[in-house]
Amino acid sequence: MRNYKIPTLTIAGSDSSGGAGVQADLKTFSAIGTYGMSVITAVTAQSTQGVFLVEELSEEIIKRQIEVVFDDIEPKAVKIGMVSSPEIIKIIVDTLKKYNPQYLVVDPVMISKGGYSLLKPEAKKNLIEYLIPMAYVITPNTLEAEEITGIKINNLDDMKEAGYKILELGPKYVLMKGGHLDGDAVDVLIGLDKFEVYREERLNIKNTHGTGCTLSSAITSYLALGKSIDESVKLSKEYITEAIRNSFDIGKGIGPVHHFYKF
Ligand code: PXL
Repeated sequence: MRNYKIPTLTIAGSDSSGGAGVQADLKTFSAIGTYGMSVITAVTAQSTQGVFLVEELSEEIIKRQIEVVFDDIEPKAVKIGMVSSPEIIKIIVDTLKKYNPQYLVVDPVMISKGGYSLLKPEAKKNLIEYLIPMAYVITPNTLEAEEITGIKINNLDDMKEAGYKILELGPKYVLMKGGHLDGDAVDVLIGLDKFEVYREERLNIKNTHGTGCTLSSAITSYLALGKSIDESVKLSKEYITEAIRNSFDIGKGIGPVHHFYKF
């Protein structure tokens, strides 16, 4: 099912340690089998031990990266990760509107595993008002969904309630990720005409750096390859579960998932 002539694009931040952000996205695109491109929004000085410094790129360079890529190699599907500031969100939304990508996967990145804020508090408004409504699918974890909706999430019922509230903001689908709750790793896909529950065993594994980035990039790849939303989520959930199962110790902190476990 791989097709390296199918272009996919990530608009996200760089992780110098290679496990999350743009680096995870490009590895995932490659592993699933699409041609990966990247628009960088910010650079993080990061290792497996945490995020140490962040520098945002200018609105001008972000806009130009998007324009020149779309004008030359139009991606079949686009993923958005770390977007950092209200201005960055606005320029991305305004620039993408010209191209109107069919599949826009929004991973509402807010805080790193170590607790470093990757989205300024004042950017939340633009995320909700401009970016989420454009999404084909948005993939919040429970902490992000709580931030977006104000609903405290402790169980599957809370996930459903918050998921439907996010759906009202305008995306076509919401994938609520339950990985931060106890028990099996349960995700819920919600749409106007859709309600699916995906359950995988919980793996008690330390090395989970890049999990969210990897899942949303896998969904982006499968959509680009022509899979339905249900199939894309199902295959991506299987992929991330195996990538976590095969994750490894590299560095002194939280190691990365294994993007290339199949090879
Ligand atoms: O996992 C969220 C994330 C996204 N993007 C970048 C990151 C991280 C987590 O650390 O560094 C650039």
